[in-house]
Amino acid sequence: MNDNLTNGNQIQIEDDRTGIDVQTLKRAFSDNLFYALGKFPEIATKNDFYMALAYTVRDRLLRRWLNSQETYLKQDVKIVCYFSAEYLIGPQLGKNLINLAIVEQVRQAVEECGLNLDDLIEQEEEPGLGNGGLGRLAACYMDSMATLNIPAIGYGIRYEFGIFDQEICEGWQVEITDKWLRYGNPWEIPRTEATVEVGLGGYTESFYDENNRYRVRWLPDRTVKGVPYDTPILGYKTNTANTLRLWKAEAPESFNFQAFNVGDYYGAVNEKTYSENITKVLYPNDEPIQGKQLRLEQQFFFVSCSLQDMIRLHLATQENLDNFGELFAAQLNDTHPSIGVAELMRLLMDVHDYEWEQAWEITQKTFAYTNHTLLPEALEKWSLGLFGSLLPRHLEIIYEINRRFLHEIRTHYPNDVSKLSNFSLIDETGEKYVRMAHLACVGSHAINGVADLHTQLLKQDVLRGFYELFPEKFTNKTNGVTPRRWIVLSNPELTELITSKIGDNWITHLEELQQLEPFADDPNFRNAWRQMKQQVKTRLARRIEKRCGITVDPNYSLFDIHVKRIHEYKRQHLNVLHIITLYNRIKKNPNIDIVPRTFIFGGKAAPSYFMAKLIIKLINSVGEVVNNDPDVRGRLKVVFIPDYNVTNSQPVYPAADLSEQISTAGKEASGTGNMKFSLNGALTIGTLDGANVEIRQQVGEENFFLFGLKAEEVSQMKSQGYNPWEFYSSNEALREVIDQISSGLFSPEESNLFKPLVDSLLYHDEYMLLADYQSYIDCQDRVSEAFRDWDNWTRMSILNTARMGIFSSDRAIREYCQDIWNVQAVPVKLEDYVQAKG
Ligand code: 6GP
Repeated sequence: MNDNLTNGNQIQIEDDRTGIDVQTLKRAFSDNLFYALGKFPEIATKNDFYMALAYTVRDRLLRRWLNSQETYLKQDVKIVCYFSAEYLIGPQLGKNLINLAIVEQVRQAVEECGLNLDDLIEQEEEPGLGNGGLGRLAACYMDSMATLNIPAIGYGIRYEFGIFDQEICEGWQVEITDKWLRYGNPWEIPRTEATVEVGLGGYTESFYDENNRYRVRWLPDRTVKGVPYDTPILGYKTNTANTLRLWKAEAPESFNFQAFNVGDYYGAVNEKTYSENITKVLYPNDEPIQGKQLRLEQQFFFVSCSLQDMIRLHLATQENLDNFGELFAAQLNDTHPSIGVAELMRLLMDVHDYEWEQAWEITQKTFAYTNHTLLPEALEKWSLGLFGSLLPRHLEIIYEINRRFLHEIRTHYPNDVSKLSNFSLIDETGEKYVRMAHLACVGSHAINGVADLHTQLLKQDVLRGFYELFPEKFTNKTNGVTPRRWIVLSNPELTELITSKIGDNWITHLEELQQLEPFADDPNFRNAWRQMKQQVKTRLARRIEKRCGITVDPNYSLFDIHVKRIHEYKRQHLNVLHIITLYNRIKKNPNIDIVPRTFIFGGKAAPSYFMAKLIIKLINSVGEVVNNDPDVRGRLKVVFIPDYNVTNSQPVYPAADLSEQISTAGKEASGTGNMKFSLNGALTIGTLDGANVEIRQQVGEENFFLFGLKAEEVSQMKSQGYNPWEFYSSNEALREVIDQISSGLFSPEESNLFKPLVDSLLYHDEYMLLADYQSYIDCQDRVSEAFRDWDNWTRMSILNTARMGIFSSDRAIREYCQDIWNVQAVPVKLEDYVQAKG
């Protein structure tokens, strides 16, 4: 039934064009196949069908989107502008069906056309416009903002090639270009009319204007056009559809006619290629930064486009920019967009005639900064030479910000010159650099970390000086994830089971999962829960069989899952040490009574990160031996799922019995995978790191497997001179494992293969695997014991889900709205668009 019938004697656009009953959907689907794709069913490919369905769904989004944009424009509302170099939004079709609440109608409509909805959903190629946690968080936040009716624009980059596709060849990662736009992207709409220009390079000159005011102008030596591509982001069962606006770089002229006229055809086209390079490819490095000029160009490009876009929007209804910070809240997703601080200053002063003081007030009011990492090597800095040659005017502005800031520091700490160099926006300890985190801190009115422990460590360590100086700017905003994608879409079985007991209000009020708690003591419910788990494990087992050719047992084997980017601090190799330890126990006593386990890994390594790639090879090599050893009798299986991305992760979280969150304490800012697992009823084995600390508080110590050094013990041990060799020589089981790796047991064709990994553990062990080894093994033994008691395990699993409600991204977004952005919800009425215009 149509829930939006309009007044009987007017044209019922909702019925004819965007109705959601089965007949209308079917008609729209075949119309799109015919008129948008130029195909009829007999010659249509699967992709044609997918596209036709996507267009059908998009039409229904667009109505809500137009209503939302019109509402925002008419009401002078405050808009959140999320500035992020990465968005990992994942496939859109399934999510949009859920948010529109039309899954069942569409399923029936396509079935009546002889097609299967799940097949069509699987056909979608996801936009891999991010690396990992930070980009996925941005996507969850876009979903929550729309669901909570918060006016928002997500600004970012439309990379032509997103994160590479990963293949595994002979155990090694191989990177394949991600041509995600190859078959077209039905979700985006180019808005060429909102194109802006961005300058790069050149020089500045000063002059006196007609009022005899000292002014500066920037004369760039190149300009690039930014063309926005918009993707509507619809909230769950609401009419709010916000905009994800991603910028594509284009040359100002397709041809440089001067070059063309002198016969230099290649030269003429070359300029186009050069400009368009800016948005060609995502840098595939997760946390360590890469100080490449093109990367700085990308950052400046999207930030300048976005700020110009905001100014244009603002001036469409306001006389001047005085109240810019009252109508926009710009959130810097890490330091990648922090050049925005200098760019907004430049736009206000050089283009819109503001004086420094007022421009600075507006800038600070507008921006807020989220830090996402404690790793020192991930703190962005740009060499002065590079920075000055690309952004000469911005460097001048940064010098002036710094001059004024250091003046304050001098007054604040009159007798301490060391403070000056510690606080300076310019690192002068060796080669000179601009410190982007310092720029973000001084240019923002709020600074936050992404989990309690992370924010504490920021205050104590990485940003300590800034905290002492402006404690009022600092807040914590623990991350969250959207239950729409991470439960409803990924785990329909669990969704149904929960809803059968407590209704479906939890989907937007996740704290209501608490109502499940009493059912943990209900044997029938525990049975149903166990069956549900079995079902989703079977689903994953089938995929593994198909994808990796490995048979795993969903019925008796504990699914022990470790999926995330591959990084030494995340310690996938500590997990491997445990696998080998179990293998050795079996080898010594083939009849040992052992809890069967399936170890499942997934994740990409940065292509230039040698050690991470070697860890992938190690996992696969150990798998090769363990999976094929007859003594093991299938009790241990090791699987590496290739090409871990949003699509491939969705069937993984629901199927986990055990979630591996084993980073060295003090290194993982928050984690969000940890939340997805526990929400889906996995138990966690983890260190006291990132959001694990809060997860454990919520689910209860007795429902969480804790091991390892605490953050302060890690730094203490480091400062006292940590010696991994002592752990190696005093622990027999550990020594055996390490010796096996280095002797080539897992790499018979090349016994030295893993030497770099072993050497790094024995002589350096930056991430303290050897120090945590025994504690990890003991904890894993407790896990196995606990798993033998299925009934109690199920109880713990239910309690995990029931107590994880606060990790919804809705909760996180509410906190940002209240404490940082000062924005209100703006409900959108669904009006018939034609009538509204008339
Ligand atoms: C990640 C953090 O490593 C992860 O712990 C956190 O959950 C996530 O951000 C979202 O806050 N950081 C990055 O991906 C990154 O690139 C610069 O940080």
